[in-house]
Amino acid sequence: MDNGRCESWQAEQEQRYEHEGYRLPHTLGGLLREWTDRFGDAPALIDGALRLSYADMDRKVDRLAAGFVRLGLRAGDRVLVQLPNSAAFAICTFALFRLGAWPIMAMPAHREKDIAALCSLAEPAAYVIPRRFLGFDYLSMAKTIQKGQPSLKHILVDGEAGSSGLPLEQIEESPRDLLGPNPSDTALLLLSGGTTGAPKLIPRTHSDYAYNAIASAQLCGLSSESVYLAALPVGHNFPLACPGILGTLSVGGRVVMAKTPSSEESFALIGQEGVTMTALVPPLVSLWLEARKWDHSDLSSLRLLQVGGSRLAPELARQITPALGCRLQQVFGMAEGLLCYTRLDDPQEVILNTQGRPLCPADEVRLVDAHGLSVASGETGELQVRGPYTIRGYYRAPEHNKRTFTVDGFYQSGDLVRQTADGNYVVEGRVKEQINRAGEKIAAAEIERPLAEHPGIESCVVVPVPDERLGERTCAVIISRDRTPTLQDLQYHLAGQGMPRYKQPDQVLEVPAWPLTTVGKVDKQRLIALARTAFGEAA
Ligand code: J2J
Repeated sequence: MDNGRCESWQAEQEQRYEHEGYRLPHTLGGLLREWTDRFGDAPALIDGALRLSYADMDRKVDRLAAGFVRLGLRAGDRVLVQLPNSAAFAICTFALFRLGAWPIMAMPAHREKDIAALCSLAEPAAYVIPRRFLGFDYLSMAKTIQKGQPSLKHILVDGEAGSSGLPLEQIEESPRDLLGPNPSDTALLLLSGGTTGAPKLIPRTHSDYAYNAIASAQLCGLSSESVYLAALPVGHNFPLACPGILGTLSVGGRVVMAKTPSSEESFALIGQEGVTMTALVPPLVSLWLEARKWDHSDLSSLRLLQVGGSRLAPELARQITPALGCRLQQVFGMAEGLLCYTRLDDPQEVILNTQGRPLCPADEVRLVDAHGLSVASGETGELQVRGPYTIRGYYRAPEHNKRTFTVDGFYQSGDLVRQTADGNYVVEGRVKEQINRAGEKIAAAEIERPLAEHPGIESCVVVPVPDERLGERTCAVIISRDRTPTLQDLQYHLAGQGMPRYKQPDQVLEVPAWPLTTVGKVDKQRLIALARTAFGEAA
């Protein structure tokens, strides 16, 4: 076990999960074969003009898995996957599942600093990228990164690769028999938003992730008639498996890949492909609703919109059904495991005002105060969770695991949550030092450390500030040396270190000295209040 502690409760839990049917005896690669046996010629993936049936997909997955073996990849090897929403993403991921190698789900928005940190942590043998996407040259970034990463033997490119990468298509070869992984083996590594400066990877097993996707598909009422639009970046847990791509394929539905979640692209795809369901983060809901005022595309096929990742304001929630003509489902999820959903037949008030309740009857949720004691019913506390698809430790992070998991195996989410009288949960805030910017989680420490190296900065603290459009924006509060750096100075400094734009501060606030709490720590609440006053709620 990753956090180095193996207690007797664990064996008991395992038995219970096994007994109650939450330990599915499947691997994700094996499941694709089963789905192909059932749904063979039905369309599985649509990516622009490319349309692949289950049988096409299965064949391509076999051929790519064989190519990976030829390159020397083995079960347990890590492979960094940074592909945009595409058929190539799905094929590559399933080929790795089939082989038992572990995809690390990087986001297209990640830049050199993030990717290099992931490589140092996980030592991937290969890195899969598009040649270019949205104007960014991934191949030249990959080549730079490879120089500092001895583990990284192969750069595999979806598309034209030039002389320095290997095109994915070229490595496909005749299928071969593979031993393959076991259901209880790690299947993939998801990225955690994290609360420290270093990245954290979340190991999910074949069995737990299969349960996650299949049970979610059932809860959402998916069927072979379902058409899922993958609009959010597909390396994220939400569009990947909640129920997302995996859940849709598990029932014989079809997945439509959108390159971006823009209303323009998504509305067109919904009309063309008869999309029945999709998932968004709240800031995108705002953009879609805004666009809907003048864009009268045919969205009549859309039945369900899932919204999660950050707080959905009830006023926004209320506009969804009238404007888009579909039902709303709120999702409070985390890549670490626990998924809470409002149910399709919940009363409207529950759907609009709560984030639902756990997917699995064996999910154990407790809400605790600062001393770790359960709060009274109806009170707000930090959510801790243990269950059949919630991890018991991050990958290669023994020290962090000791702090993040309780001795009896509960994950301490850092979310402040309240339970309503009818058993639903409402997210009220968080204790973790993180910014939730348009659903993207950024650890404050991740920005503070490189920022403190700026020559104009004496010391700095990064805080979230409420923002109408993004949910939260990032404010760097600084004590400067002689010359106060501008926001542009700081953004330039961070971009120079390979930090993507979305992680860079949106504003900067100078203070003469740190306000302190009674125990002498920097008073972050006071800084948040100062930043709010300085910039206004929706600057
Ligand atoms: C408030 N905060 C929320 C919500 C997540 C489905 C949906 C989302 C994620 C996700 C996911 C929230 N209201 N409805 O993996 O499968 C915040 C909490 C949580 C953190 C997890 C899924 N839904 N959050 O967002 O791993 O703070 O997963 O702990 O990216 O997002 O972030 P992440």
